Amino acid sequence: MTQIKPEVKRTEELRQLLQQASYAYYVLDAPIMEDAVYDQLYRELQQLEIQYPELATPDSPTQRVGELKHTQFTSVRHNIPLYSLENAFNIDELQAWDQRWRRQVSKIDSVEYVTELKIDGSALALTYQNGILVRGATRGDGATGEDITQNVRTIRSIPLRLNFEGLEILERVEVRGEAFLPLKVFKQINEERQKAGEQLFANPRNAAAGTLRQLDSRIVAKRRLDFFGYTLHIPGRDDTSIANTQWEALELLEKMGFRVNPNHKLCASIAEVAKYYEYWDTERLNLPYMTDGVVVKLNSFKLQEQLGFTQKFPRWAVALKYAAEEAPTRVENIAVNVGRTGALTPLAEMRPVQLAGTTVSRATLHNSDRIAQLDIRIGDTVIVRKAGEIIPEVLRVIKELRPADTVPFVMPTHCPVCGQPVVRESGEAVTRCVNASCAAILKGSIEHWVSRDALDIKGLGEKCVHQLVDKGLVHSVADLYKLTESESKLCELERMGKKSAEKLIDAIAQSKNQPWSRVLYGLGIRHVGSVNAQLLTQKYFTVDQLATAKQSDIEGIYGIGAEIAQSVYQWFRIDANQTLIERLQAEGLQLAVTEETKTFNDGNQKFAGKTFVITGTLLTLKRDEAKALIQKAGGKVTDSVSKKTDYLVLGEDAGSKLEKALSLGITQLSEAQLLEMIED
Ligand code: 1X8
Repeated sequence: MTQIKPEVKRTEELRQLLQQASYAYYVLDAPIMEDAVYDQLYRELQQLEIQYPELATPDSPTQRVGELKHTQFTSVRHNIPLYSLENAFNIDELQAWDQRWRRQVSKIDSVEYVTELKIDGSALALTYQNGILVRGATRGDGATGEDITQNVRTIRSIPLRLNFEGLEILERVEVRGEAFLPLKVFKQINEERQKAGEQLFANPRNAAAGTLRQLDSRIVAKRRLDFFGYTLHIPGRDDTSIANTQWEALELLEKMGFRVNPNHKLCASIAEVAKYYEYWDTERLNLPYMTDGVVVKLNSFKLQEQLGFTQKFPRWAVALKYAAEEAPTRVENIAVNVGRTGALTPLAEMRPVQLAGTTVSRATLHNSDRIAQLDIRIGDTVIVRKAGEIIPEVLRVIKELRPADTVPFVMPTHCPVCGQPVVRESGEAVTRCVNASCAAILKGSIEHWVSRDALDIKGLGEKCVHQLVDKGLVHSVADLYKLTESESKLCELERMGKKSAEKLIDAIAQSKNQPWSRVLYGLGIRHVGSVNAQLLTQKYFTVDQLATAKQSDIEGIYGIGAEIAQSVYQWFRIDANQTLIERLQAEGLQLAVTEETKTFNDGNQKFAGKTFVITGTLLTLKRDEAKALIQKAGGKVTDSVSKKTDYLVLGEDAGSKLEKALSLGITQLSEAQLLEMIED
């Protein structure tokens, strides 16, 4: 039997995937993957072909120059090609670009970079003759695009006549920029399409591109496209008297009447560029339009000219993109996990992929309804997403790539851990094991008890917890405190020496000093996360007060809703839970607020009922620290500005939150003012 080499198999697979994606995008107008996903697969294929040149074929998608063209519009040849940008996906790649262009020039004085946000839209080239808009064209394949002047005229932020004072000498000017759909409009359009039973746009970029190619300009006008200008060319004139730098070009565009994205910066070093990139990595999520990176350009036009272009890209610019948060991979198995609440969660075990900077091989499938809705099967190629700290999830299946003979997933009728029948209450999406002594529930509860925000017991990892339960050493979290007397038993566990056993026993003993709010959180009562645990312990200083509180009183706490109050009230009505509390009390855990925290909480609730939003970089405090201070004083901290916001705490480089706060007339505080208010 001949063995197929893995790289051969992967190259073929990538080619097939990319070809299918191209066809769906250009011919069917129904994309099957995000652009970022396509880019990532394309790069992987490109790298394989460089590494194994013998695998390159003439029909590979990497060999295609340009793109398919729509036929209904007139073709226009661009006087100066619309280049695409070379991508860098991290600071190392940015630095490599920096070193590359530096090697091309002999003498370099000081260098300035301009950083601008990369708008995820559709590039346009606008020609003005004596100040009048005469042509609007799409990028097309970079050399030839489509004349869509009628549609371009419907975009309100594109001037039909330039503000031209002092520029009369410019007979012809070409302005380039990005047409895009604001996220709000994008959502609206898709909602309307859904109602009308039409196919949804996959993302704002496709919606913008699709809209620009509408044959009926009246529809385009309704869609409310917007436009940011980012560069201009003066054909036939190579003097730079009009603008010497990219910075001046942006100023000129603004003066001419274009909307220029306000978020651009002059940077003196790559380190400064890196800081800008990192800042916008999170802040871009607050913008009303999509950005997928930062465009970095050398400011000096003279230097730009000196460097010129490669076959495909300018050498003097680079697109510093944010890591793809979505990627395709194959589901190899669907396992079922039983958590501490007894919930059965189906998990996809997948071929490992790089996602947002980490390797992902498992993703939650939530519950059986979601699996059925998305129709996820073992063997399917799926798109997985990971955003920030969130657990990776499967977004959708690429049905076109489904192998024959796959079988739909069926939720087990019995708990995979204890073998008891499972229950699914009517109206609930979750299937649960309700066996109170199920080992999976116990293991989950202990893992939660020892976790960082709860009792924070170091040295008690998942494997160790499993062994303790499986060997019958621990039947409840209270049993952990009995282990302190049985060092010899601990030493019998795998990978547990005398030293680590001693350390663990010490850590368990130390956890008795953790405050009441952490103990409450550690109990794992439904809906009681660490914030709610703090709110509850600020009112109920002892476990007895909380255990005997009326449900309506609990609900009276600012920030605690009916669902939470009911869950807490019911938890204390269960005998086994009362017994657990008594045992923990006997072991000496903190089930009451200590005097010093009590007085702090008593006297210092000046922010009660007030909602804060923090934006930008603060001078001395980290964001978490500022948040903790506000919460300690009884205030609430949320992520986005709304009518309910009382104060906006303002750091450096504040973004769109400030704009919104200004429009709503919300009081702003500097860090110093905030600290003053707290200390007052
Ligand atoms: C593409 C884009 C550029 C800019 C913003 N968004 C884009 N999509 C910019 O320069 N501000 S430049 C560019 C290109 O040159 N292909």
